Amino acid sequence: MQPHDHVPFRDFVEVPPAEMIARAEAFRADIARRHSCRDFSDRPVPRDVIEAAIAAAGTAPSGANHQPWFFAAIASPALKARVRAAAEAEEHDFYDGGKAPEEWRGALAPLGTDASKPYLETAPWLIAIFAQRRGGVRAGMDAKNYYINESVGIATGFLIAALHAAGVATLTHTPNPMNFLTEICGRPATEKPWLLLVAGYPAATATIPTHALIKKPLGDIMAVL
Ligand code: IYR
Repeated sequence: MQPHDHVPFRDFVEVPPAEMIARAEAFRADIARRHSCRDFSDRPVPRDVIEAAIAAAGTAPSGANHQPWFFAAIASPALKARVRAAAEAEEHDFYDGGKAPEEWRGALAPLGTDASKPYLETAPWLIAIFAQRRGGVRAGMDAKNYYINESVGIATGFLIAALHAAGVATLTHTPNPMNFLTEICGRPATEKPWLLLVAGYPAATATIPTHALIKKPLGDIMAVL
C-alpha cells in the first residue's frame, strides 16, 4: 500500500442520539472520579495493564502522525530510588531553596505539597514520558516533528484516562528541571523529558485536597456560539 492510499472509515461505530447522551454522561461521571493521588500503596499493578494503557496512548492523534512520544515504564526499585533522589533534590531547591516564586508557593499552598516525594518509590510504576523533537511515522526515522507538545499532551491524556478506566490512580508529576530522566531511562538527548506519571493503587491513607474538588461549572468553561 502506498502512503497516500486510503481505506474506508471502518472503525467508527455510530450510536443513536439517546445512547450518545447516555454514553457521554457515563464517561463524564466516571472520569469525574479521577483524582490526582499523592499517597500510593506498594501493591503491584500488572505489567499488562500498563502496557495496554500505553498502547492506548499510542493511538492518540499527533502532528503528521509522527507519534513523537516515548514511554519509559519504570518498575525497577533501584531506578525508582534514583528518580526519587533526583526529583527530591530539585523539589528541595524549589520549596526550601527559594526557587519557587511567592505567587507560585501561594497557588500550591492549598494542595499541601512539599519536597518529600516518597510515592516515587512506593508506587509500583513511574511512567517517564519523553517528547521526540525529531522522528517520523516509523521508529528510526529522523524527520522534523510537528505540534510536539500538543501531541504528547493528548497522548498523556489518553494514558491517564486509560489507566483510570482500568482502575489505576495516577499523579502527573513535573520536577523542574527533569533532565535526570534522560540518563536514568537511557534515552537519547534528542528527546525531552516531558512528564513523570506516577501510577498505582491509592494508599488507604490517601486524601484529596478540597481545593482539587473545585471544578468550574460548565457555564464557566464553555459557550455555544
Ligand atoms: N513540582 C512540584 C510543584 C508543583 C507544581 C504544580 I503547578 C502543581 O500543580 C503541583 C506541584 C511538586 O510536585 O511538588
